[in-house]
Amino acid sequence: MLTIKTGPFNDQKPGTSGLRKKVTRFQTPGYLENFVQSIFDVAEDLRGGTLVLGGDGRYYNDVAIQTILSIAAANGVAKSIVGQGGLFSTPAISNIIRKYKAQGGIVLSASHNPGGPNGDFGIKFNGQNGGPASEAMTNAIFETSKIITHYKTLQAEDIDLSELGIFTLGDMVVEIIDPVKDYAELMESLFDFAAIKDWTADNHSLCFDAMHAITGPYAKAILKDTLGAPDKALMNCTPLPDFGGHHPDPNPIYAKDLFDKMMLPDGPDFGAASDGDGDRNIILGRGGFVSPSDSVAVLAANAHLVPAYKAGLTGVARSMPTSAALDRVAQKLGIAHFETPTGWKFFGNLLDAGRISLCGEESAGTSSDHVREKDGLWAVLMWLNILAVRRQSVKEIMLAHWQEYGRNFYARHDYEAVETEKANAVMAHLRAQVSDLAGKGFGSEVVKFADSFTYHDPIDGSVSENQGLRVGFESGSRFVMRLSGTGTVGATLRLYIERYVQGPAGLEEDHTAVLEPILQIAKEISDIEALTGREHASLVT
Ligand code: VG1
Ligand code: CO
Repeated sequence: MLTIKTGPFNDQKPGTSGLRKKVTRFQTPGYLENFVQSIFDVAEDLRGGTLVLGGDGRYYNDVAIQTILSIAAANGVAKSIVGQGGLFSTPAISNIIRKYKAQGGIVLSASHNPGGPNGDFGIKFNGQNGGPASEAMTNAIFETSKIITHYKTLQAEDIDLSELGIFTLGDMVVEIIDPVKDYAELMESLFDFAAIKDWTADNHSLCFDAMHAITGPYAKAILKDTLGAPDKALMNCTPLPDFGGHHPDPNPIYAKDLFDKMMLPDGPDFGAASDGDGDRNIILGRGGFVSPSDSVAVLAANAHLVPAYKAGLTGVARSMPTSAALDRVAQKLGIAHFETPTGWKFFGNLLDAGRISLCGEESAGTSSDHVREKDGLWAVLMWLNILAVRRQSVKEIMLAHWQEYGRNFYARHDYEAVETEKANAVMAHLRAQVSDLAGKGFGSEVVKFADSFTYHDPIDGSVSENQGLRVGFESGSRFVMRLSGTGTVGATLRLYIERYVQGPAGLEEDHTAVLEPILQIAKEISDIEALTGREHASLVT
């Protein structure tokens, strides 16, 4: 065992979903090592315990795994479970941690961020419940990374990650397992695969785009080999270290081929795509996509049609910027609903305590109590199971949903790679106003409340402040603004716009026009255009 000196790295504050930086930053000698040693210093249960390790296959995944295994062995980890080829999707890691009662897991991914030598890399620690480390633990790892002066490592040959089996590294056992098998079994235990097979056999077509990222092998095993979807139903299902040069982000820009295919009059009945690490999903029907905020609401309203949830949901939760469509379903079902800050880590306590059984985010992350991460393919299978039972098209299901609950029109406007000072200035300008906006009128809208969102965790009592600025109107419309915690270039401002409409007007096709008045009010109050020098968002989803 070697103990190697390393300096502190003060910029390592992890964001919404772990530490995410340029690959070149991670390649700086000592950078990754410093952070990984900090994990082992804080997560003391790992000494003598089991660690699960894998990533989305992006560039540097293989190198980082060898580094982490050596540090794990030197820190007294008894066993590491690694996905073959160093691969695991984020939800699959969550499942493996829980199923094999490991003390934690390390996920290597920068999710939807681009990969390759000039792209991004990321690392995230998940605890023994299978979910992202709490804010307290994340802060402790960060604080440790600032003060440690050494990391421990073992000098040894690289482990061959391509072979299944049991190996040793110093005193640590390394078990290389099939990254798909346990996850596929879990999915089979939740859904009515026979019904989905019947639906597919009954002249219905589906299309899944893995975006050259981690869900490829999972989709092949489940959608094709088990559920009988034909080859042509699978797009980009071979994982590539640079995702074919694209962003593995399932939106109309980066998943354009899929979106185009679904717009064809004779396109598939159902389409979906997942992101880099397989935790997010976008759902499409012929002729249009389902807003992620609506998708989680539809899943909640129809969950009783799926075997795993037939007894009903205990409660639901959504992140604060996600539309209130889910709340309306919860009210009708008479179950609790919670509003948490952005990021999956805040759902963990509610899921562990059995207070909720389904949750989601506007950014196309949806999941249930079957794991402690968002789960892209799970959402796809939920939709397929519901389609198989209801025998209606995606569009028919959406129209019926809006007729019953009213519709929360929704859009997110991202201002990406803004200079940090300018983005901070927009937030400061809006923050300075929120305390006296209530009662003020803007066109036909009157402000009902405005604040900086603080979350009080109902389970452990922890308080998370500054989770986004929100302005709500008497009409039920609102906008939210917050700074992204996952970007690696400058700052990204996210502006979320929501407008609630009841009755036939809720079936309006052009959601951009419906949202325009609230967008204009948000721009006026925040002064985002003058303060950033941008005329409009760089990405609207
Ligand atoms: C974004 C999304 C958030 C999501 C996070 C991680 O965070 O808004 O909802 O949980 O990405 O998703 P931010 O701070 O950039 O807004 V993933 O799929 O990148 O692990
Ligand atoms: Co992701």
